[in-house]
Amino acid sequence: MASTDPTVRIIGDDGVIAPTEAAEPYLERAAALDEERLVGFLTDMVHTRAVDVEAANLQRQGHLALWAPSYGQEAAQIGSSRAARAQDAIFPAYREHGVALVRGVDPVDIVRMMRGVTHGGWDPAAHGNFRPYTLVIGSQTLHATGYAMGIRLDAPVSGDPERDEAVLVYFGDGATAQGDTNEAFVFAASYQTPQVFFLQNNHWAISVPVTRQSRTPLYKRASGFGMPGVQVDGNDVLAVFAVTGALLDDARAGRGPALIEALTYRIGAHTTADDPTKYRTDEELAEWTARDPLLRLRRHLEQRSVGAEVFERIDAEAADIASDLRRKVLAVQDPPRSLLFEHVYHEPHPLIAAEQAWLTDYEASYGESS
Ligand SMILES: Cc1ncc(C[n+]2csc(CCOP(=O)(O)OP(=O)(O)O)c2C)c(N)n1
Ligand SMILES: [Mg+2]
Repeated sequence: MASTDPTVRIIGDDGVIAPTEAAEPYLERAAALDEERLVGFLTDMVHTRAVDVEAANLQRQGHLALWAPSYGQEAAQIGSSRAARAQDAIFPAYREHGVALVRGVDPVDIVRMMRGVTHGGWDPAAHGNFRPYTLVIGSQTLHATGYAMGIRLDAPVSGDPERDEAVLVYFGDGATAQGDTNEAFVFAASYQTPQVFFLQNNHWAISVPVTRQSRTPLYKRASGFGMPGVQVDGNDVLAVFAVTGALLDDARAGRGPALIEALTYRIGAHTTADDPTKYRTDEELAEWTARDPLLRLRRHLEQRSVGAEVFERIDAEAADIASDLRRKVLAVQDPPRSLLFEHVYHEPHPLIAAEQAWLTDYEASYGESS
């Protein structure tokens, strides 16, 4: 008998196809993924992990100020972003490194921001409309909803899925307790925006467990706002891809917004400034490490008779990407400090000019120049 688990899951931890009852509406979409596509997903996931681990190491070695790991959340990020169409706009929080890679962001541009030498990181117009990282918790949900309202009001649905646009916005379990996120839900539902809210429930908001954030499973909150809410196993890339694809299609076709709660786990620390051993147990970590999304997909592909040489090739590419990142990070130059003043106002401003003059004098007082 199929399970009554409300979570959409298609492959189990052992890689075997064992769909839950909730997965039924999504099975056809998942079945359409051929082996090549799935190997592509694994490639994205392994590359993301390599970048993540290398960036965390670079932080430890003093080359960047901070790093927020995506380790453990690769299936949620790759499954969802690969389900988006090229014309869809994507609004990330700050650990969506897998999504960034899928949208063509060079990892060194993420690291430059975390090193503190750029304010933005990349040009969304040149990177598949992948918007800048947002560190103010939940605020990107409002940016995304405003953008989606613009699409709704300015661009009538054409019915052509190649042309109609949707918006995909990422946020965490902690962000669901922010006013911004709840306001975004209200406006999205009121205006029936073409939008999918993608919540990565990684079980922690720094040291606050999700059980303290919510007395009810987070996907259930959607119904109070008047949108569908779907809970998916966020470590199952097939399930994430199929659910996100279906709800983005609904959004593009004018059927309104939806919330996806992807159940996953932040195997890494919150950031490199955090020590998770202070607040979570080794047992919990071990339980989720055993459910690693990369291993799950790899096991599945092995069962589909994908040969060892494919995994070796992916691993070798990942090692190259990591060393390329290291090489580029070591070559990053600090921008002139005068840059700080250049984009405050569109036109020259006496206060900014005075502050800049002060900095120039100050630096000159100990022999530096900006
Ligand atoms: C408005 C605001 N309040 C507090 C913080 C400090 N802060 C940074 S990350 C974080 C936890 C966010 O947790 P969650 O939304 O679950 O995302 P995760 O880091 O787990 O991906 C907090 C409170 C912030 N950046 N912005
Ligand atoms: Mg979280």
